[in-house]
Amino acid sequence: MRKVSAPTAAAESGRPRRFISGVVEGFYGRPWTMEQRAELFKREQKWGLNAYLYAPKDDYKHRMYWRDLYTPEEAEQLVALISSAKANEVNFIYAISPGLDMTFSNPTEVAALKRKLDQVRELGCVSFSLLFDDIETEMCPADKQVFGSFAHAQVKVTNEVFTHLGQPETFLFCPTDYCAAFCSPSVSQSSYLHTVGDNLLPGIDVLWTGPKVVSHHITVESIMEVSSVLNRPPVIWDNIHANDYDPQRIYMGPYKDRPTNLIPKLGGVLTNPNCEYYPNFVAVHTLATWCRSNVGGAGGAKDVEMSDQEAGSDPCYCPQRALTLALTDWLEVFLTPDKPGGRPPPNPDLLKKEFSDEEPMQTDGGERVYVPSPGEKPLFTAEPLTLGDLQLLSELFYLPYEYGSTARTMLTELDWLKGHRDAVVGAVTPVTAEWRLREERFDSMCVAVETMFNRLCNAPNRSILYDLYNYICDIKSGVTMARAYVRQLGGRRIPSPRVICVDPEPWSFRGGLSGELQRMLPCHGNRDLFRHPPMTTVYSIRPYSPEDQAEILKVKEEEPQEEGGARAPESTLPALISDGLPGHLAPSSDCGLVLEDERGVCGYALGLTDATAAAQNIQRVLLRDFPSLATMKLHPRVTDLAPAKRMIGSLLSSMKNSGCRGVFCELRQSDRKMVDFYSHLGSFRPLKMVGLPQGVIVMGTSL
Ligand code: GDL
Repeated sequence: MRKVSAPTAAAESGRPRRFISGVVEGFYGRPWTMEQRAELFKREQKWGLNAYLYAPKDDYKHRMYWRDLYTPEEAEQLVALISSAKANEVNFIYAISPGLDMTFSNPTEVAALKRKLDQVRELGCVSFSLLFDDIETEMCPADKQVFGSFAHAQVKVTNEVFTHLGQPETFLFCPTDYCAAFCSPSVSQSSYLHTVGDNLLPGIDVLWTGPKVVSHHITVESIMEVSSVLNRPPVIWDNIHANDYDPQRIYMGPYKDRPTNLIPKLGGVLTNPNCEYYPNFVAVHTLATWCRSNVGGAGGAKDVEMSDQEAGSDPCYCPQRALTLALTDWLEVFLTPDKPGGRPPPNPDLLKKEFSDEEPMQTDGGERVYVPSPGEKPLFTAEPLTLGDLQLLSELFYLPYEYGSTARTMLTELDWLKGHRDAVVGAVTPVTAEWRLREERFDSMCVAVETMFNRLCNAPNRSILYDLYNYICDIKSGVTMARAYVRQLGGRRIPSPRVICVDPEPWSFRGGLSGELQRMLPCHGNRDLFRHPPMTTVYSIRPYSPEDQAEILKVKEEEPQEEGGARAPESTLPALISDGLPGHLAPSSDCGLVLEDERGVCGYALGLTDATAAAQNIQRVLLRDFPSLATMKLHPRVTDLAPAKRMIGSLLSSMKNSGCRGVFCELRQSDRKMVDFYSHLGSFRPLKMVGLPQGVIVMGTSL
């Protein structure tokens, strides 16, 4: 492994420091087993990684009961683990998280911390870490009397422990503000980070997760900024593959969006990956490729030809190629039985031989294989897993901020197919040749997912399968339902009538109570990864507040967009009930949403749960079943209607929660954009109302 000099700390301590690379077991939930960890060390060594940080959040004695010493049995296991790391040249770093309930000013507490770390040192451990992430930021009254700030308290205890342990070569400190998003008011002005940077002894490295807890990108500039405050290059604790915050996600995309010219600017990188051990093959393998890619810095002596020819891409590392390398190696592991009595991959000659009058055949292991006679059931013959299957698996479960290309295509196609078959004011768009073509393409993508599922279930390595099972089952169900829906849209027979029916099984309404709660929130899904192509703008939808009124009125003034682009004089426009909203009318509580892009407010959706009085003011009589009003406007720069659909959907869901049962909207006939929008939504239909001024139409929906 290469040596990288860490500017300040190394200079001060006078020795070059090794670039720390590897894995932190730092997630919430079930810790990995000792066997899994031992296997990890072997892989780390094979792939050139050199460190493992032991920090499982829900291990009793790591955090909640940090004071408790290990029992002789536990100690024995730790000894074995530490020596297995050593045997594989992996630096075992033992971390402890005392911050939940430690009183920093109490010497007995500090003594308890030292006693615990002394015990671990006696078990053979030489590298340590103190973690203060995810704890209360307020000090207890006793500490407030002694320390000027929480940072001072943490630094004092950390320096004392570091010195007590004889200033180990590797000692890591995780601050409470461990990413830019937590720093107040900013990284460069964070008094917490400055206190840490100025007072923590130079031999101690600081962990940092980047701009956010789960960082999309980590730039060189951001690292330079934090390094200058910390007075040392940070060691990245990377949560890019962590999945402990959402039980429906797992990440098998490549390590990415961290330029390799970061490497010389860092003390190291430790990835905190998925809770499930086995699916982390890609996460760890691609991190290792990344770490090897910039040996010597500035694209110097790289040992893997990784450069991507595309302009602006990293000269040393191509995520797609790193992924293919990882998946190729992973396929071999998938095809290797991991349990005694496991089945090797099916012998293709045996599979072809469905019927036979001959003697039962022998397997490689000498066992006799049952061969059915004519008229008997043929043997179950699932095909072996392929590299293509693993590529698809990775694309479906890619990264926190990005789906793989097949996943994106599936979403785009489903959206297109749906949008081009929606009800248009009662009628249905006819099926075109293009629709059929794209339907078939979508269908074959769904079939590929189902096939991948079947082949994965047949993989000889059962441990990997079991870790993946819930996720692949979930995606298979989602895809099966989408496939059935598209077939139904195309007027075809659906594979099983049970998939879409009036009395569905629980697997048709997924997500449980948590899913139900999320769907009820007005802003649910505004950060979904799916963006309509070729949309490049990122929109967000948030609740309306009265301070938004001025900006909203500006959006409103851009309206109406008349056919032909001309703007009709104000006086000739027919009056609408919503003209005073917002203004002399205020939206009902929880019935307002604001759409924003990078330039600011660009749309809004507002509702009145009871519009009777407002209607009376302009001599309008409402229909009995539709007393609630919704109005939505978009700035002309918003050409994509996807965010508008989401906004109106969220508004209707909030109005339903507020007790509304029938919602109407008034539209000027000349406002083709909005008339088309509501017509294509599918849920709104034209309503007949007497006494409407000319040029005004009303559409409504029951909730
Ligand atoms: C965190 C926790 C980590 C957790 C991760 C992802 C750090 C320093 N701490 O904030 O334990 O796994 O988020 O949920 O990242």
